[in-house]
Amino acid sequence: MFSRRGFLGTAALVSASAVSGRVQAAAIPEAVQMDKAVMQPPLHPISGPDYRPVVTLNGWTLPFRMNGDWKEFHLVAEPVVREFAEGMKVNLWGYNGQSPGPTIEAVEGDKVRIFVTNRLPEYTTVHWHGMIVPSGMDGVGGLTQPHIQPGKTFVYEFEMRKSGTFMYHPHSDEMVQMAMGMMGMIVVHPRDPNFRPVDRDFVFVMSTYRVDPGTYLPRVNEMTDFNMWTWNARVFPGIDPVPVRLGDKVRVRIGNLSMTNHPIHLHGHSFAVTCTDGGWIPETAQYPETTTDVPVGAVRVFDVLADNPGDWAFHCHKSHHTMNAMGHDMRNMIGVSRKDLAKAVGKLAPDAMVMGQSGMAMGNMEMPAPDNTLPMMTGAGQFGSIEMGGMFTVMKIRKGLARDDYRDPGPYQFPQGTVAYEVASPAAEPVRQPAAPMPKMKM
Ligand SMILES: [Cu+2]
Repeated sequence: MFSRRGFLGTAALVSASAVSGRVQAAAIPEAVQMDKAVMQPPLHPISGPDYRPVVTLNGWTLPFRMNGDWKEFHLVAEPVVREFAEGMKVNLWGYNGQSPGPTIEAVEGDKVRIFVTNRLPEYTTVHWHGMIVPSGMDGVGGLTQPHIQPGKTFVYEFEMRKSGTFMYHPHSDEMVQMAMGMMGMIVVHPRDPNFRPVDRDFVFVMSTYRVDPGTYLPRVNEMTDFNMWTWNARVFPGIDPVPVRLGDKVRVRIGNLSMTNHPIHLHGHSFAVTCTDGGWIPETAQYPETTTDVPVGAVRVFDVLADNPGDWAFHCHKSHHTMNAMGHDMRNMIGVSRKDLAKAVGKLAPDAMVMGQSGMAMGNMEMPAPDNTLPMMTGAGQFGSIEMGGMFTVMKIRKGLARDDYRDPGPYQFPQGTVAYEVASPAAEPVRQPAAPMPKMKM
């Protein structure tokens, strides 16, 4: 929910006069805040060119006001508390009450004025990743502008020259500020509403954190050994499901501001990558995929026809990225009898876990965990434990969902006779041909 009213779409404060930047910039628009980490309904345009708005997984779109022919937004960089999933809250830095920040949505050709207020304890800037802006609006602290000191507000003004999917993040003390969660997505809709329209349009950004169990702050100088693999700073089972109406054309826009690539996989369908942060891919250059790798510092957008009803896993294909806080120094004990070992270890470290002798499937086993962390593998489905974490959610394709209904439709009702099943008796030993005698060969 927005904490203030009167800010939706273009309803508020339309000034008739044409605007030259610096005068109008004196009146700073209200900074709208968000206090929830769940997907907010799409923000439909109420004037200007029509477009089908996006929804942000576990996020929201920043409302704007019109001032003359400028769209004005106000981002506030500030410390926030973000819940990764129930049972784990992390102190991050973000924008307008959440990390990542709100999605900024506009239309190709829009003139935008983005106010950035710094409420962090150190200076910051905002860089508009992938966007074609004048050099002085590019947000690289020291290079293209002075850093925005704590307590100060800067204004960025530019035209949305091309449609597509972009990102924003600081270019000031970048390692720390991005490791603390400062990022967000930008969606610029084509001016022509008939250009590659879709029925549902989802967006999220991927980031990673090292938050040791029992602690509340990411280790900002971690380079490789992360333990929280997030979509919009949420991990399974905290990531929103992706509800889709059977037959919908669906677009999913994925940004990557983490320290590694993520091969993103959707079950039950094939899709085509249609857009990157560089622009739209011509139809003649598209090809079918079921997994697309999203490189670091890049955006990949895929379009998929949701023609196969069901509950479809949607996840990063690096298997460690669908886990939550993981003890990487765990030994592989598969095939080793560990009865005596467990006793000995238990004496030394009562909370320690050793990998099971047949694997790590845990079923419904509950283990003692320190405060403020999440089990490595968790989540319950209608047939048992799902044993996932991190970058995993479910695309739920259902007949007859209402157009803007993004609520979780619950578990899929499988038609009778369509679920894999156990056979009643053990398989008989297959009948084998007796081996034929080896022919005598002359060398
Ligand atoms: Cu990954």
